Amino acid sequence: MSVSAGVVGLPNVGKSTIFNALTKAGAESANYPFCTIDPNVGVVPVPDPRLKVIHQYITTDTVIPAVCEIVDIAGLVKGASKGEGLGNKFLANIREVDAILHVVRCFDNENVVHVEGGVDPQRDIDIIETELILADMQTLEKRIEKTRRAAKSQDKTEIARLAVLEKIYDALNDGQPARSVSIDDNEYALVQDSHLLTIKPVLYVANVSEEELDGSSPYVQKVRDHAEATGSGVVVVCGSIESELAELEDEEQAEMLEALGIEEPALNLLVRATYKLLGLQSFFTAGEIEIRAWTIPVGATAPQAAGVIHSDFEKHFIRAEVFTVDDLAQHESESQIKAAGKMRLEGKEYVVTDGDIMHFRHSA
Ligand SMILES: Nc1nc2c(ncn2[C@@H]2O[C@H](COP(=O)(O)OP(=O)(O)O)[C@@H](O)[C@H]2O)c(=O)[nH]1
Ligand SMILES: [Mg+2]
Repeated sequence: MSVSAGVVGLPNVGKSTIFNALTKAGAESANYPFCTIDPNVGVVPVPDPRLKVIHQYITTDTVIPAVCEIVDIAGLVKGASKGEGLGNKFLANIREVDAILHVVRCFDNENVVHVEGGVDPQRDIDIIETELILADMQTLEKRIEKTRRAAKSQDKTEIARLAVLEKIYDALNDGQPARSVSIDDNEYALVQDSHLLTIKPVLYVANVSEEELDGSSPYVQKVRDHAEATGSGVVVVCGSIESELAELEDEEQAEMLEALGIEEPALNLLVRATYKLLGLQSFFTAGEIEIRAWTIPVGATAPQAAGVIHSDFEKHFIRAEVFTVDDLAQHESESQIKAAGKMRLEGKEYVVTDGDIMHFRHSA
């Protein structure tokens, strides 16, 4: 399953700094080949405290986290929708990702030029959003014209499609992103192939200065206000501190975190939030060979989860034995979980819950 989030924003806001810190932190993990597919595409482990809890009760040398794919997208400038700068490449790259991490500069630094002259988070957000909205309007204008012709034959699907396309177009024309339009799953299916940029979920990443890690600066407040008004989340990071943290070995990193008065790197929060933004969750397998987090979309059934491990397990699925991290913490071993009657047997219809620990029975 290859879903990915793209790091988007104006030039010099800290996109590459954050991207590099994310991929560097990944490369330090011993047990997994966190390869870089391409200089701009990173496979990043998802820090999950539950793995550590499981490891307290199950002995193994190998703990493998889930991963998520993050793409560093070239900086966008005003006029991108008209092909300015790297405009077309930028838009094509965004089209390929499933969610957007919108980095907003919230740090003052006279040594780092701001393309628009000074720090102003709301203006910066508006520049990016406007370019994406304009690009989507161009896409929809063509699509609406085509659909109108197709709808002339009274084709029900095309008539329904036209209505959704026009509803979205009106919102864009009002300066609102497509994701602000409430459409149901059926309507979404009708417009999915237009690959709209502003329909993708967004998480704002406020890149703050070293002195403002607590996220209380007026700049960050601007980002929060905008995010709240548009139904998105915000994660506060300091790119420069995160890139230092990512370079350190565990022990030194722990010391630096303590000195900063924070529990874990802000990037951990960012990756977890990204995973969620992508509609992903994890289930675990745990045994002597390895403890491992596997990625499934929210809503996946037990056979689909088994299929992530091996397609034959899905085909020949019989049932799953399921328990939770809390069960393990309480009863301390699988046999005691069974003895307490807490081991659940689940069938084909079972919808996996985030954090389930699972064994699959199959006839493969
Ligand atoms: N002071 C400060 N500088 C930063 C921070 N994040 C990035 N920078 C600097 O801003 C400049 C541009 O960063 P870069 O990541 O290349 O920006 P991009 O163009 O958005 O990819 C570099 O000189 C970084 O060192 C930060 O959190 N604080
Ligand atoms: Mg860059």
